[in-house]
Amino acid sequence: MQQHPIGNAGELQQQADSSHPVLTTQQGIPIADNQNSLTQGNRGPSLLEDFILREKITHFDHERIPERVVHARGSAAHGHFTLTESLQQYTTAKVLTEVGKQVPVFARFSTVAGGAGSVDTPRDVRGFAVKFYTEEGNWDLVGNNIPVFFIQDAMKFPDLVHAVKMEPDRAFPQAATAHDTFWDFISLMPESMHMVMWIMSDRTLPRSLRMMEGFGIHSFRLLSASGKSTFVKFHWRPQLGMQSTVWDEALKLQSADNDYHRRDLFDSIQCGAFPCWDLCVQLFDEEQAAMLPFDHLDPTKIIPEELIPLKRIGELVLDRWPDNFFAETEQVAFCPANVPPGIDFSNDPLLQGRLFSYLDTQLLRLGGPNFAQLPINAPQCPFANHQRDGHMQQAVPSGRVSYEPSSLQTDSPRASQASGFTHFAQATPEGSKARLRPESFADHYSQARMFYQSQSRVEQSHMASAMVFELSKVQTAHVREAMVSHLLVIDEDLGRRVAKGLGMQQLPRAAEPAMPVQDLDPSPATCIIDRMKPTLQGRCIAMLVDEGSGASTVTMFKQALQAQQARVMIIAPRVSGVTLDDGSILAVDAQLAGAPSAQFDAIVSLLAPSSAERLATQSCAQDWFRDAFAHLKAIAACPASNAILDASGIRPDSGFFATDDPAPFIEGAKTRFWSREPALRDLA
Ligand code: HDE
Repeated sequence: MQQHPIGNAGELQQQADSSHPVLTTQQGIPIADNQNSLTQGNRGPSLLEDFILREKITHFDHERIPERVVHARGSAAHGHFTLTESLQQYTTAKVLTEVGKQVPVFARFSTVAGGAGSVDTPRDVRGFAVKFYTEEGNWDLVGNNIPVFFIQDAMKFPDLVHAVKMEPDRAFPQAATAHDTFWDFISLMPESMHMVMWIMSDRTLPRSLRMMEGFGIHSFRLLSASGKSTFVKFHWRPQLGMQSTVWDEALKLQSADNDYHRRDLFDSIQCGAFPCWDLCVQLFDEEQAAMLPFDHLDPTKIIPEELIPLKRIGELVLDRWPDNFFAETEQVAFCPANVPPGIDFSNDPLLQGRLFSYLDTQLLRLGGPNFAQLPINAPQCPFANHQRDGHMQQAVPSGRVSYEPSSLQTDSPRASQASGFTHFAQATPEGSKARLRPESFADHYSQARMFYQSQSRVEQSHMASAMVFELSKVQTAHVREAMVSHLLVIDEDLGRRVAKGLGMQQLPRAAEPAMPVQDLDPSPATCIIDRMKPTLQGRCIAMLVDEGSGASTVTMFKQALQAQQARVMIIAPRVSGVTLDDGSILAVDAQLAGAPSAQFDAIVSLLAPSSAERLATQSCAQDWFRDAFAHLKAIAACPASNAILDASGIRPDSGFFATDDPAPFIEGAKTRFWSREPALRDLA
C-alpha cells in the first residue's frame, strides 16, 4: 500500500530548515517523522522496534519528580542583591561587607500546605527563600512572610505538617487550614498560639508577593574577624509597602485566577516594574538578649522592632523571570545550612533541625547527591572537592587524586585556615543528655496577646472573623471549644467574640497557662493596614468599556493612571476590541465575564447608556461592581453606570468617584474604604 507523505489526517509534517534545527533523539539520531509511530502495515499494531516512540514516551513517563513535601506550590525569579551598608564590624562575610557589589540571587515564594498545582491565594503562610550566589559560596536565607513559627522544636514538624495537609483518609481539604486535624493539633500545642494570631491576620492573604515582608525567623550569628559573635535576625521589607486582600476577595481570587500571584510576579517583571525589597537586620549581643522578657532562641517569639530597631543594609531586586520553570523553580534546592564564612547558626532547636532536613529531602526530591551540579544550584564561585561519582554525575574530574591528604597531585584542593568556614567557639556547660524543653520557652501566650492587642480595630475584627470561619469548618465540638479556651487567655474579648461567632451557648473554661501571661508593650510595627503605601505603583486598575464609550474620557483616565505608574487593564464584554464614540477602535485586554473585579485594585466604568442598560441585566456585570464594592475598593462610575449599580443594590458612598476628573479617584484608589466594611458583612 502507498505510504502517506504527510502526517495523519492530512496534517502537514513540519520539517527542519535554516531557522529550525533538526529534531533528534536524546542520542542525537535525526528524526524524519514526529507524527506517526512505526506500525506493521497501515492499520496494524505498533512495533517494539520503534526506538523513537519508546524513548519519547519513556522520557515523558519520567518527567515528574516528587514535589516538595511542604512549599510545593511556588514561583521564583532571578535578580541581584546590593549591599548599601557594611556590617564589617560584625562579620567577615563578603556579601555583608562589600558595599555596592551586585550579588546574583534566585528567590522563590511559595504557599506551604497545598500541592504544586494548588491555587496561589489560600489563607496560608508564604515561603520567602533567597539564594545568594556569593563569591564565598551559596548563602540561602530560607524564610517565611511571618516572623514566628508554630513549634519550638523540629521534633514536632512532621506532626504539624501531617495535621495541616489534606486529611489522609479523605484527601481533602487541599491547601487549607480550615479542618479538624489542623485545629485539633493546634489546640493541643499552646506554643503555636502566637503563630496562630499571625496566620489569622491578613498577613496570610497577601495582595501580591511583591507586597509582603520576609523573615529569617531564627536568630543567626554574625562572626567578626576576631571571632566575636553578634546575633542577627533578618527582615525583608517590600518597597511597594505591605498590602493584603480581604478574605472574601481571596476566596474569589481562587476561582478568578489560580495563578494570581505567579502571574502578577511574571507580569511585573516582564513590564520592567521590578519587585524590590530592603534587607534589614536586628543586631544584638548576649547581654541584650539576656534583658529581653523572652528567649530569642525560641522561634515562636519576635523581638519587637520597638525594642531592637531595624537597620537597613541592602536591596534585593528581581528582574529576570526563569527561562524554564522545571529546571530552575522546581529544581532549586534551598538549605538554611548553606551559609558563607562569617554567618553562623544559633542554638534555636527548630533551626538546628532544619539544618538536617533540607539536604535530606533534596536527596530524595532531586534523586541523588549531585543535585548541587544543576545550574540553578551550582555556586557561581570557584569550587573544588574530593566528592566523586553518584547518580547523574555531570563533572568529569581528571587526575589520580580524589582524597586528602595526598602528595601525588600538586593542584588538588586543600582546606584553608585563612578563608575557610569556622564555627563560633561557643563554650557549652557540661550537661547530661536529655529530651527537655527549656523553661525559658514556657511562655506561650504573652506575645500572642501582644500581637492581637497591637492590631488596629479593623485588623482585630478580621482576625476574629477568620477564626470563626476556620473553626466553623471544624466538625468536632471539643476542638472548637479547646481553641476558644486558648483565645480567652490571649485576650478575653477575642475569645468571647469568637465564641459568639460560633454560636456557643456557653463559654468554655479558659486554658491554664504554664506561667503568668505578661502584658507586653504593643508593637504597632506588626500591623498591615497602616503600611499600605499611598501609591498606584504596582497596582492594577480595570477600566470597563463597551461600544460607544467616550474616547476622550477613556484616554484621560488611561493617561492619568499610567502617569501614576498604575497598570491599566481594559475590560469589555467582548475581547476583540470596541469602537469608541469617535469611531476609533480600542484594544481590549480581557472579557468582562472572565475578569472578575477581585483581580484589580480599583475599577473605572465608562459605559455608554445603551451598553450600561444592557449590562445591568447581566450577573457578571453586577458581580463586577458588587465585588469591587464589597472588597472596599475605589470605584469611578460614569452616570450611565448607575443602571448597573442600581440593579446590584449598591448605594454609592465616599469610595465612589465621578468620571469628569481622574484626580480624586486616583487618591481613592491608593487606599481601601474600611469604613464600608461593617455595613457589608457581619464581622466577629
Ligand atoms: Fe522548611 N522545609 N522546615 N521552614 N521551608 C522545606 O525543604 C523544615 C521552616 C521553608 O522554595 C523542605 O526543599 C523543617 C521554617 C521554605 O524550595 C523541608 C522545619 C521556615 C521552604 C523543610 C521547617 C521554613 C521550606 C521541603 C522545622 C521559615 C521552601 C522541600 C524544623 C524560616 C523552599 C525542601 C523552596 C521547605 C523542612 C520549618 C521555610 C522538608 C524540618 C521555620 C521557604 O526540608
